[in-house]
Formats: sequence, structure tokens, C-alpha cells
Amino acid sequence: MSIPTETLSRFILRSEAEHPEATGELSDLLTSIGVGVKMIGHLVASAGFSGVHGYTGRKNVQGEQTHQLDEDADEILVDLLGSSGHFGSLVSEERDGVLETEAVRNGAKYVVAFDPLDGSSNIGSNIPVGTIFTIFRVRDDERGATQEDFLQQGREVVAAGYSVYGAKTSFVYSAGNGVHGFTLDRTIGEFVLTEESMKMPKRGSIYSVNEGYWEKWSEKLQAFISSLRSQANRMGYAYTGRYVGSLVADFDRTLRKGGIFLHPGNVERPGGKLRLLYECIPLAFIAQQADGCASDGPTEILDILPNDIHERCPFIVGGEEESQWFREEFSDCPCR
Ligand code: P6P
Repeated sequence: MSIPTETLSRFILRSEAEHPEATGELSDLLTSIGVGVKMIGHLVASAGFSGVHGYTGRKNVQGEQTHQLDEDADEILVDLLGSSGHFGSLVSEERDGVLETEAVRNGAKYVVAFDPLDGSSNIGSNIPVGTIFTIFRVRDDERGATQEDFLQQGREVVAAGYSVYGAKTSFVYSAGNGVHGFTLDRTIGEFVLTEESMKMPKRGSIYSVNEGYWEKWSEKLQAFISSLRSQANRMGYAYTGRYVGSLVADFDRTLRKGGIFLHPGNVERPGGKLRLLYECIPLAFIAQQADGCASDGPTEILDILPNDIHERCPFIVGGEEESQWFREEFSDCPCR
């Protein structure tokens, strides 16, 4: 068995060497994020013992009960990324506004938005959770980083990725040159390259949606979900259902096995539940880099211009054929 020896740091540096214009800043950032993910993974793994997976009794900016782990994961990333010297500003799901860093006055070139611990409500039942991030370039170096730098289309993303704290701790990212997957080797404490240039299967056999919302969906959406379950559909076979209820786990499976994941809007939440800036855009960027596609129904996620850093969005992501099928059904109406 060949022993994987390409660590995340070495891979990032090798990728940088292939781009002479690279300054090394992005490499440093991605390495910092990798360190933060390792730290958060350790917290999650020890949550059962240290009792930190309980609620804090406080609510975050979203009005959601916060877990101690949400706050701890947020603090780790704010500290690591805030002190990296390369991020002028940070946005976290756990914080109301934009967090300026010391580097904003030193010409930092990037801003980063993240969900420090998505799916944390699942931790008590040992369901995989994860961290999601997306990096944009500051658009005016003279002016320095501002909130406007977060309100860019996903096509402007410089790098994005996510981790999954599950049976293994994995880290998947793209800096615009393909999608690459790493697995934490606990014996050496390093992420090692386990999947280079990942591609989402053009056609899968799994659909993933919370059918508890059935009665709140449009008839059109109900018909689409019914057709996925019927072998009389255009693919000629019935899809099987898988839904974890943790975005990084459902997305990671869709990236590796194909099929379609949907968290659509409904009559009660036409604007959807998932966050555009630090959930939908980074995962849509990864999907696009892996030859998949993500939309809110009629519009590709990467073409949507955020109006607010905590804006929500319907999110449908899948392989080439499932995305085409969905687009043909919903090109003229929002999936809400
Ligand atoms: P629902 C977890 O709470 C989360 O934010 C995502 O990780 C997950 O995909 C989604 O919510 C699940 O939402 O409405 O199916 O419970």
C-alpha cells in the first residue's frame, strides 16, 4: 500500500510554484485554515468528554441557540485568521457584523467568510459536522477591506472549502484549479492528500432533501421529488433517498457519489434556510470546480450578488445531468 506523503502544506506550496505570480499569501491563508480545522476537529472529537456540546443559553445573530462548540470554533478561526496578517476583515455566522483585523490597515489583500461549525445541533448524536469557508480578494487595495468586499458574486471567489468532522476528519478545497481532498493522519497530525482533482459524477442515484417539508413545497417541486423516486423518470431508474441533515455531510456525499441535494425554499421560507455567503457560495464554487452545478432554482449560485452578509438562499446542487434536469423543470420559476 503506497503511504500518502503529500501533506496539505506541501500540496499548497507545490500548487503555488505552478503559478509564478503567486505571492505566497494565499498559501499561508489556506495553511492557517488547515490548522484551525485540525483544532476544531479535536474540540469536536473531545466534546463528549468535556461536556462542551451543550447549549450556552445564548443566541447568535441568527437567533439560534448557540452551542459552546460554535463559540469555541468561531474563536479559533477569528484568532488564527485574524492574526494571519492577510485577512483585512472576517465574517462569521456567529457574529453580527464584519470583524476588522489589525491587517486591514496594513494592506491585507483578502477577506474571509466562514461558518465555523455547521450542523452543530447534530453533535450530540455523533452526526458529522463541519467548517465552511470562502475567500475573496479585496477589490480596492488603496481603500482596504470593507463590507462591500464580501458582497461579490461567487465567480469572484479566490478559494473556498470545507471540512467534515466525522469517522475521519477530511478537508476539501479549491483555489480555482480543481478540487482536492485531504484526510487527517492523526499519527503525524497532518492533512495528507487522498483525492486530487475530484469530479462530481455526471449522473448519480441518490437524492437528498428533507421530505418533512413536503406540504410546504410547490406542486411543481413535489412533482420533481416524486419523479426522482419513480423508475419512470427520464433517467429510467428510481433514486434512493439519503438525508443526514448536516450540510457538509450531505454535500460531501453528493460531491463524491453524485446525485442531487436540495434545500429549497418553501411557502414559509421562500428565501430558503442556508446562508448564501458562507454556505451556498463556497459549496457552489467547489461543485463548479468539480463539474457539478448549484442554483437557487432559476439562477446559478455563482451568479447571485449577495445584498447582505447573512442573506439566506434556496440551494440545489448536483451532478451535470441532475442539474440539467432540475434546470429544465425550474428555469422559469424560483424553487421557493
Ligand atoms: P433542516 C444544520 O442545522 C443546517 O444548518 C445544515 O447543516 C443542514 O443542511 C440544514 O440545517 C438542515 O436543515 O431544515 O433539514 O433541518
